[in-house]
Amino acid sequence: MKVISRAHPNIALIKYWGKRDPVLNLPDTGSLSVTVGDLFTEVVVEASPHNTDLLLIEGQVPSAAEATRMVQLVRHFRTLMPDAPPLKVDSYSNFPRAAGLASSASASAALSLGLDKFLGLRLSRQVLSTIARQFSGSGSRSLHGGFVEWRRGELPDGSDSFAVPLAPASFWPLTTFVLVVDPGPKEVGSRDGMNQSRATSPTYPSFVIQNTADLEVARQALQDRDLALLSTLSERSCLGMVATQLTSQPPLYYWQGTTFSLITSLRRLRQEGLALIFTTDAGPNVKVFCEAATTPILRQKLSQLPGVKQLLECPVGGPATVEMLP
Ligand code: 2P0
Repeated sequence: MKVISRAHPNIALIKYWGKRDPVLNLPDTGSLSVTVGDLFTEVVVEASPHNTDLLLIEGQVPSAAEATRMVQLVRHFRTLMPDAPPLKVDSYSNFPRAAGLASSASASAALSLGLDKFLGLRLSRQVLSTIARQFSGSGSRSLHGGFVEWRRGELPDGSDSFAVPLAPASFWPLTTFVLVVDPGPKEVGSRDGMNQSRATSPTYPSFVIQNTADLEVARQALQDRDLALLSTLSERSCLGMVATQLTSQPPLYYWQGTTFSLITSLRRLRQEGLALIFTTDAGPNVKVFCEAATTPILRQKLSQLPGVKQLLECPVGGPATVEMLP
């Protein structure tokens, strides 16, 4: 028997940046994301041929650092089912690392769903989202498809900090473009970066206040399919996060010169009447969203912008899936 699960990565319009509890991975603010279709992480869970767990990434034994979250997640499921047999887990992502899309989100969601199915636990997506959250905050959002909110929650045990679907992919068929500026690895990962921002940036408290208020408005803007308002809110959330990055001590320079010039071009296109949303994450790459009618013209404009090393184009993705094979 073998279980195959798949989850998409996601991109936040209202950002998660900073934890109120680093052990349980509880955020200071809620966040809102778009699921990125076509791209996915696939996880295969089966019985281990050995008497110990065998955890692989693309068929290879990963480095200890790469395997940490996977090991912790499998260990978590063992606490739920102590007599679980030794497991073989293999994880594969179909998207380039260069895209700057965290595969940790899609991997933790797919792995949570796959382990649940293999072990026959039948946990709800809500509970699986709290589990995935503990190993990658944004992973909580990748259990669902379409447009997703990860609720901040209030409880100290984190049981109310999970993601909920706000609208399915079919509700608003946006196109996501990923503009790859620099395919290299970042100097500081998002986990360390957000901890550093929270601990040292003087603008961090105002980011939390504004982001919390903007999430309320963004939820309604989504229901209204109000792209212009969502664009304003998304820009503010992104820039609020970047402000905390730049004012951290030491500063976190995730943006590069090309990032800034691309954003200048995008703002110009927007002023010329092209309705679009842009955002960045903990890196120099730029992500852009638009409606179907705008997609052909925007694709043409984006492909002409200097400094774009690769241009990915994806639809909004569906929820994580799982199947059991005999
Ligand atoms: C987000 N990011 O909302 C934000 C914006 C990056 C920038 O969630 O420490 O891998 O495992 O909870 O989820 C990426 O960070 O961090 C992220 P941990 P995660 O998408």
